Amino acid sequence: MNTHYRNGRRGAVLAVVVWSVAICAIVVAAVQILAYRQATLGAEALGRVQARWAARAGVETMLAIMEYHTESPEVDDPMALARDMEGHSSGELDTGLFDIRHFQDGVDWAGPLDEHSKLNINKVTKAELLNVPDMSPDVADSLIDWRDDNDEVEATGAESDYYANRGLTYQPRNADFRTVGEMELVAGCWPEYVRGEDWNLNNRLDPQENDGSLTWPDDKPDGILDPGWSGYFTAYSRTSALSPSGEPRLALAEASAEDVAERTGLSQAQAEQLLTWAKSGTPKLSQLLTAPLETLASGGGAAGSTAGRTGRSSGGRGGSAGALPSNLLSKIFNECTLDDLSRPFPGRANINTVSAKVLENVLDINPRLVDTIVGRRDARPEGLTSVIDLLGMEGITPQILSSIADHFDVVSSVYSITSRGTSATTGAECEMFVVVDRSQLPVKILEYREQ
Ligand SMILES: [Ca+2]
Ligand SMILES: [Ca+2]
Ligand SMILES: [Ca+2]
Ligand SMILES: [Ca+2]
Repeated sequence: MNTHYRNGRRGAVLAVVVWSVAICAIVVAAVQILAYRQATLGAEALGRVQARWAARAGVETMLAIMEYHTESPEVDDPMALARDMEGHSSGELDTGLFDIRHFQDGVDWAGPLDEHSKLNINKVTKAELLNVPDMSPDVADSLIDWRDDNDEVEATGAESDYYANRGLTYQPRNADFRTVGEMELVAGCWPEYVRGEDWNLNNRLDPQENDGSLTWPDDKPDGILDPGWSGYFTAYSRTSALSPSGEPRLALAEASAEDVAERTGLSQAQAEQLLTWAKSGTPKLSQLLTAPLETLASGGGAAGSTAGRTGRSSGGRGGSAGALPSNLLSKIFNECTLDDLSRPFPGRANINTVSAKVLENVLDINPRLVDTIVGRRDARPEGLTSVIDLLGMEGITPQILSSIADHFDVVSSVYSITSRGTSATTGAECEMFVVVDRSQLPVKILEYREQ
């Protein structure tokens, strides 16, 4: 009995040991699975953080370059900033890499997008809007109504009644557009027109924007980003209070003749004539291209040259008899302003970066002339140092330049940085879209998105 009992007891101990081992094995396995899962989750989280900081490193690099060039502008090389940013548009860190690119005129460029390569939607005229593909007169009128400060409906436009009658809960801003996306609130501005293929408005060709109808949007999968109206217009560009030389621009509405003479090289008498003209009526600098100063100062030479706009049928030379020589015009265009720069003012396009499509499809410039402008500026890596430099180009008469000159400058204040960061360990990605105004220091972030 005792033996039997002893044997039975031994068997029970054995069974308990075996069960304990089995349970331990299960527990260990479970702990291992849990630890593995947590490690994987940890690696994924770490990868996301790495990607985010890599993207941020790209943005910070661009900000530093912009600040440097605002502090120390290169008057004879207005494109130095763009070249510097392009040269540092990708980089590798210990934990990831960043890459900054944008699409324009069918080309995938390195570096941030110059918002001054487009026209400011707050400055374009109705006639210019009507040149734009897919634009109809009622939509052009509605865009004007949205930004003008009154409630009077343009011919076929839309003011607050139109929106109220359609049960919409918003009204026209009756002030400047703040983003290009805001255009989609305007009657008839369908997102398909505004965004084209760039559905996420990041200036980059994303996979879903290049796979046809497989995913939204229904794009043309040709490896080229068609940005729709967002490729023509910006709401971000701002006129800098600083001239290309880095000095505060001289406001002709309040400047003294002595200051003007000193900054521009005009004689005292010419400076006085310039100021007499600048302080009367609604002057535009472009008038200086086609009329003598004394005529303008005595109230003649009215803005008339707009009649000869475009150069679609390239006009002949001449007509500038008595106008100032180009070296003085360059100084006036670069150093002086007729704009009120005491508040953010819609920016001009930069002749050194302006999209060929903008010249052709919005300003209605003869395609041959567009080729000349783009070809000649691209042959000069430092860029044009004044809008007046265009006068030396074949086919560009003072009349033609006068019709477009008020749209242009040779420097840019606002850039859009689309920085994509990639984690070195997991390949996770993070994209930052940052719009920056570098016309003052420290630079100002106008918009920030992350995805
Ligand atoms: Ca209005
Ligand atoms: Ca895109
Ligand atoms: Ca698609
Ligand atoms: Ca395409």
